[in-house]
Amino acid sequence: MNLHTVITKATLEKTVCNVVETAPVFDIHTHLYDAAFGDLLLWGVDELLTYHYLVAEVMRAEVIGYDEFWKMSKTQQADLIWQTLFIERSPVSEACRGVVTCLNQLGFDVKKRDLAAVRKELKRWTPQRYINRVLEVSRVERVVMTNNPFDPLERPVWLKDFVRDERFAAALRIDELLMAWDANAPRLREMGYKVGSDINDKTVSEVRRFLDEWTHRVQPLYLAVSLTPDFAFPEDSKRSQLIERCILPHCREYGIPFALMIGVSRQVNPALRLAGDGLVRPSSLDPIVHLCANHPENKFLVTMLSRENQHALCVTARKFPNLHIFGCWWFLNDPSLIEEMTRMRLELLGLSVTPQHSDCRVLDQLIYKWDHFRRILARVLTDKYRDLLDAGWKLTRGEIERDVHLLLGGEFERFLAR
Ligand code: RAT
Ligand code: ZN
Repeated sequence: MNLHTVITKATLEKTVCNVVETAPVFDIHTHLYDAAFGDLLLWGVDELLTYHYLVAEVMRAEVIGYDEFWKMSKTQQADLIWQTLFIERSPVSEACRGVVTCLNQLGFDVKKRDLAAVRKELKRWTPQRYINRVLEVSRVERVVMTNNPFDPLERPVWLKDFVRDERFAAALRIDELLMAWDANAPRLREMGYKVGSDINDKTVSEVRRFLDEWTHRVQPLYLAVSLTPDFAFPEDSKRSQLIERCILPHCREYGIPFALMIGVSRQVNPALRLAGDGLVRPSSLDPIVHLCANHPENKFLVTMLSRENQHALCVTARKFPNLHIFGCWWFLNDPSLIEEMTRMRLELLGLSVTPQHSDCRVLDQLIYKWDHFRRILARVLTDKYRDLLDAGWKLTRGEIERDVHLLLGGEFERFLAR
């Protein structure tokens, strides 16, 4: 079949599945790292098993104290999770299924349930070779990292020079500035930026200098923050002033979007550590409308955590071309919810959306996050194209490839270039 072949109802499903399965992905939000960052790049089966999504699940299935769990080594934690969630019951949750998909596609015989054999085989791999392997298996071409200049492990890597791996693009994470200014202003001063605790002219110009320097160093595709459901803008707060006087002008000057990930309630159960963040209520769309309407020269990337927010978010994106919505974030990254959201987004926004990002913290997870999403996307697109064929439309394979490319990162790149 060539690109001009006209698709019929008989060939539709197979063609769409094939195109979606083989299309390269540009993954626009992950917590993965270029190999130059050493141990910050997590990979392998013990990391997969101790993913924070699974830590929360094991605590429900096994009676074990938090302290006792955190005292264990990573291998012991992985053993416990494997035994509890994979051997003593079937791994039906999305996060558990993800591990099975990864191992299976990496070529392990998952029927054997032999964790020791997996560990033994993985010892033979170097991070660099493993990156190549995982990107090949998952057909992911490029990922965006989450880069935090305040991170004591990450910062020194940026400060010494290294050769960038083009497959790992950067995003500048600014939670420290916007979510805990009072705690972090002293840290900025230690780094040599003469900020005060108030957001006065001097502070604004020093924060702008910080952003300038890190933008030159890191070359981020966007600035990003993850926000609680009480996020309001404008409001009488230092955060609001920082956004208005530093973040928005900076993003305008460099022509890069400001990404807002809205809706997480941090540490609803601190004993779970990284797994302790939650979702307790939907968020308001007012700040997004205000930002998009009053700052038409700025571009905004938005994802929201609550299912209840998804429809209003789509409607808002219809009103503002400077708003690009992305991903099925975190607790929404489950097949039933992804399918619902992807259908709704295509129906309301056509192809001007990036329906998924992986949020991977472990390299191997690229395999399952994208495999599971591709299946859903193929189903949704097949239905949408079938409806078009029913209405008398003509469709070629080349057109399907073009559309899928847009959904798997192409539309994001167009948004960046706007
Ligand atoms: O999805 C996750 O793993 C979360 O822990 C967060 O990292 C979230 O995606 C974020 O970027 O804040
Ligand atoms: Zn994330």
